[in-house]
Amino acid sequence: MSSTQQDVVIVGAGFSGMYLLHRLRGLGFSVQVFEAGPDVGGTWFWNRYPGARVDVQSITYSYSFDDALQQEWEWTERYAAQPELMRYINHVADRFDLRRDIQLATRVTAAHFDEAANRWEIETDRGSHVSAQFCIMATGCLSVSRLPDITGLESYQGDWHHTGAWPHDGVDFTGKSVGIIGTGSSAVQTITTIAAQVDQLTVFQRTPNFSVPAWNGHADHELAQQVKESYASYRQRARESFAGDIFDFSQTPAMSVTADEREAEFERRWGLGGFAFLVSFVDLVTDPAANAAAAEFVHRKIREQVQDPVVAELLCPKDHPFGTKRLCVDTGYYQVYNRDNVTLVDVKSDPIAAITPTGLRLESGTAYAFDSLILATGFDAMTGALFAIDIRGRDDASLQEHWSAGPRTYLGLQVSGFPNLFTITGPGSPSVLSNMMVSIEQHVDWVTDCIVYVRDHGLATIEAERDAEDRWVDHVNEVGAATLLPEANSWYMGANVPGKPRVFMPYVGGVGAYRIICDEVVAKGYEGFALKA
Ligand code: FAD
Ligand code: N01
Repeated sequence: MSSTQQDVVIVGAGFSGMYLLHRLRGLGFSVQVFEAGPDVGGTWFWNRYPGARVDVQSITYSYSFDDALQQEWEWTERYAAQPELMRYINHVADRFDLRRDIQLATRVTAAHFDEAANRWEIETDRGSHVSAQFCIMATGCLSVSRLPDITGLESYQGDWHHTGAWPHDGVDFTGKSVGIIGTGSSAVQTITTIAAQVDQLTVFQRTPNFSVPAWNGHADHELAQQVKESYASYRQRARESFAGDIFDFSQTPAMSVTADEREAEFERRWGLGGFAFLVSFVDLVTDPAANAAAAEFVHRKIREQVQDPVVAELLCPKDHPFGTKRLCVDTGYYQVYNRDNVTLVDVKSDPIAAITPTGLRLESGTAYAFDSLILATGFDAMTGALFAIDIRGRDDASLQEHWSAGPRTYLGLQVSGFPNLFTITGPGSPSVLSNMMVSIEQHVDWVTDCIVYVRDHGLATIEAERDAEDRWVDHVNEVGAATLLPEANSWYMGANVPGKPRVFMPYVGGVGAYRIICDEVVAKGYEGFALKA
């Protein structure tokens, strides 16, 4: 067992862990990063399924911390696909010489706070032990894949893959019959991409999701050049915005305009592509009438695109308000169902009873056979990766116990009873409701500035105070409850994992407003945090 001392241990080498390493090392700290995967990249390393790409335009979904990097890098598509994202990630890792402090293929299994020494004792599955003053969980919100709770997977004799742990050499589906379970963002991208390649594709849908067109295409180099000329102010606008992206966020209530005006605006936004549609009006996720108008517009779009009216109806989401689950952003998804080789099966009315050696069987007894099975069944989001580590703070109390009724944080950055431990884009921060690059950079900058403050003031620990945490949790709940978001059985609510507490986990107060709160806390001498020498 190797044993070392570091200033900081970072768990995870996705976008968060990589930027943390770069910043902390530049500030003179000794840093050790552990990454469970055999390479850097996080989400984009693991999610190599066909069609995986971003739903936020790449000129925005990219690092802003280094001007030369953002000036020199050229994106080839509006929405970069996974291989291009991995080229970018590898370029960043090499450009900033990150790899020398990242131990790959090493999973952190435990992090215990030693109260006598004020240090975190970290252990890995490779037998290493590190003692560090600070421990930062950059473990990702969507990094723990979930297999469906369906019996019989082990009996299946074809090949099966989860989208979140896709084989690195790819999978050739040419001429094969394929079944896919799930119709979330991962499934939407996979289905659209493989439909033309496979012999037969059967989609098992339990709940349809709202999807808007991306209108992806080659990058507009003229636009990219314009953005680069004013990248600093462009990035600043994203940081100050609601969702970390450059949209024209309407301030108009949907019902304050005529039906024709509303229709025209929806149509215009639909034409812009992506999340611009979600902010067509200021109140789409707060006013039920506004929400119903948006849902009705999307339903109509689905019916226009899908020839079979029965299939079209099945694809229209009706069990949750529009925008209360992560919107899917697609490139020709609905038209796929006009293909003769694609079949949609409703497994809400007739649930999957079991996976069988040749395919699967529904409760009615109807059986389906296929050569390959794709599980696009999502993630144990936001808390899954943290709970996979035995994290213990003061009095040997575990994070699992502290969060048994749902995650509790102060600002999504720290947890009371866990000094010098930080979470990047943790529950209680805007995180998954935003362009995550903006949220990641904001958290990394805040945390690293905080660690510098602790060092420069000769302090031993910084720790969220219990009452500050309580107040923040109340605020997160209050802001969430003012929207329609908690009405959906979404992974934001923990609803996709049986037994997980139903709590709206991210903070929906907006990226810009949240940043101001975080900065004010610092300006007031880390208000709500206990600083100890
Ligand atoms: P991750 O990229 O998840 O990295 C965390 C890393 O920590 C992983 O590599 C994991 O292996 C490692 N790790 C976890 N636990 C341990 C442990 N115990 N020990 C060691 N290592 C560990 N967001 C957007 O804003 N826009 C998008 O378009 C977008 N598209 C997405 C598409 C997909 C398919 C998915 C799944 C997510 C998408 N996201 C998107 C969210 C995405 O997760 C973030 O944008 C971002 O990549 C997260 O970076 P991260 O470094 O915080 O976490
Ligand atoms: O996962 P999901 P995902 N029987 O949880 C179904 C990001 N992302 O990987 O809704 C039948 O959304 C489940 O059905 P239901 C993005 O933030 C972004 O697709 O529970 N079905 C659902 O349809 C996204 O939100 C992109 O009824 C079962 C699906 O599996 C997040 O990652 C691309 C089932 C899971 O959908 C997660 O997306 C990809 C069962 N037993 C991901 N169990 C971009 O476009 C589960 N399902 C950028």
